[in-house]
Amino acid sequence: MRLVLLLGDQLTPTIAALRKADKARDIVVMAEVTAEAEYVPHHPKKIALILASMRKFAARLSADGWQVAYSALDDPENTGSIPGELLRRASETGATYVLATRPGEWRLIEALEAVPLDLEILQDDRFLASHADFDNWAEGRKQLRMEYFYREMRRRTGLLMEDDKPAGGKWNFDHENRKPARDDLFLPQPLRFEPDATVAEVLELVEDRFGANFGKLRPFGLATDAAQAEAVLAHFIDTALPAFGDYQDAMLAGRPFLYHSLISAYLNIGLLDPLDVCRRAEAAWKAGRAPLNAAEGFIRQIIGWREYVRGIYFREGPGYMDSNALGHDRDLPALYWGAETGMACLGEAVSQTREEAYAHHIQRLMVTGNFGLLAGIDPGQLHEWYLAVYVDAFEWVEAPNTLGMSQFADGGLLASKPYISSGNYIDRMSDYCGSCRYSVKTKLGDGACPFNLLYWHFLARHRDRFSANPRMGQMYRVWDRMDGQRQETILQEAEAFLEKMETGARV
Ligand code: FAD
Ligand code: DLZ
Ligand code: SF4
Repeated sequence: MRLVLLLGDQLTPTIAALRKADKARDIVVMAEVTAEAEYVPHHPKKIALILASMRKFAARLSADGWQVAYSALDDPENTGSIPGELLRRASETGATYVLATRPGEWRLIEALEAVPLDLEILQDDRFLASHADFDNWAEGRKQLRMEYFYREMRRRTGLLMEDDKPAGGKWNFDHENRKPARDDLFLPQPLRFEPDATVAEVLELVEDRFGANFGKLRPFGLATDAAQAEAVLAHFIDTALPAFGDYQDAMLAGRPFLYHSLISAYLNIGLLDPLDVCRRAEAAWKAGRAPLNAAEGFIRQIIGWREYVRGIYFREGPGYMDSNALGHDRDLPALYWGAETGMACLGEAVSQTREEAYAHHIQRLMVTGNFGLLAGIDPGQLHEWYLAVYVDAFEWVEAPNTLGMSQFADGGLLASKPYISSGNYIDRMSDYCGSCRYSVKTKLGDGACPFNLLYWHFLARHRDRFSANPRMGQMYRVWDRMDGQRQETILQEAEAFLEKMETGARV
């Protein structure tokens, strides 16, 4: 008899450890533990999603004839950690051998490897590219650009391919995908689920134990099993995929979901399969139910970005989480935890994060991420924030996005230039600026948009590193043409803003 470990983001019936296990003699171990619930202060919706999905998955395994040793969080015997629960089940059953699928975080991989049992860790093959595939692709390349990796994945899967050519004659239709959205009554509404008995019980538990964490637990309408996640996917393909491409980068106040799929958490915990999701989007295009720019943009996020960031995380190793190439060390300001701010864009992104444990990619990258980078916030603190507040956050996907793409903390491994912008970009892509205390058109002086000031502050303080970057030369030329007095005033005002923010005053 062996123990078969299943973690809270391994809720897939065909996961490697279950495929190798023997229903007749092995025991599946699933454990709700405080160590996983507390390593960052997760949003209560995220904890509830994981615990409820674990409980339903365990029930499904039992109904399928598996023996499941399930530890509830409030079980008095619960040792509080995954290694502890494995040891407890080993001593209860006499088993000494554990089958596991490789966890998605170095922290937990290291903890498992230290468990004094015979441990067999299998590769997690719920991805299109194995670690070896990614390393083979990366080997010998000077730069690891996602676009080239993505083309390999298109060829390998045959998605949107016509013979060996990309459908529509181009790999990427992003230049068609940068339209600002208009608010209207016909925006798709996300599919929500009324809590069933399992979810209701978990909500009580989470409220009781984690109710003080940042984030609103109720109303809770997330999918917590594969059938519900499948319904979310079908709803997205029917109602939002056709406009996904056009409005992928758009932001509207009070409209957090726009035309996004809201499936990242379900992919990440194993309720949906990435290739299947992409085939469904491809089929919608083939049936004339979605344009190519939408299907291509969506598929690229999944077989391109999602696989690529995972490759980077495992290739770079645990040291990646300490990256801080730009030497940023300012503490994360209280506004990220909901302190009042006059900046409408940040206020909106943070308040919807508190409500929904969700923000779409451009909000994460160009609002909260952009501000963090311009203001020189410690990337490690931002990393913990993103890992805590989003329902889809697991380190393998969150860390390369935060430290690499958004904060340039890895020195440019993932992004060829920092994703920075002044207020102009936010104004173009959103309707936030109209209701802001600051003025996006004002570049300095009273009421100037802080993004406008901090943008130049960032470029000036990192001149040595970036002025020779061909994609940033134009920005430095604009700065250099500015008169010295104006430059001085901008830098002083940016400093004053940062100092005020550091005192904890409302900015
Ligand atoms: P859609 O916009 O509908 O996109 C479809 C799918 O593509 C997503 O469900 C997701 O699986 C995938 N995808 C899109 N962009 C990325 C990307 N950059 N990296 C990996 N997969 C991508 N995504 C996470 O899943 N977990 C995270 O913890 C996470 N942290 C992020 C932190 C920062 C700073 C940034 C800039 C991005 C982060 N992302 C993360 C990527 C992206 O923002 C989310 O995947 C997306 O917003 C999820 O919403 P959705 O399902 O509606 O996605
Ligand atoms: C995120 C999370 C939480 C909140 N709780 C649990 C848990 O109680 N038990 C469990 O097995 N997994 C949980 N998880 C998911 C793990 O943290 C996740 O498996 C690792 O971070 C690796 O990706
Ligand atoms: Fe954000 Fe500046 Fe626009 Fe205000 S004016 S919403 S701070 S970009």
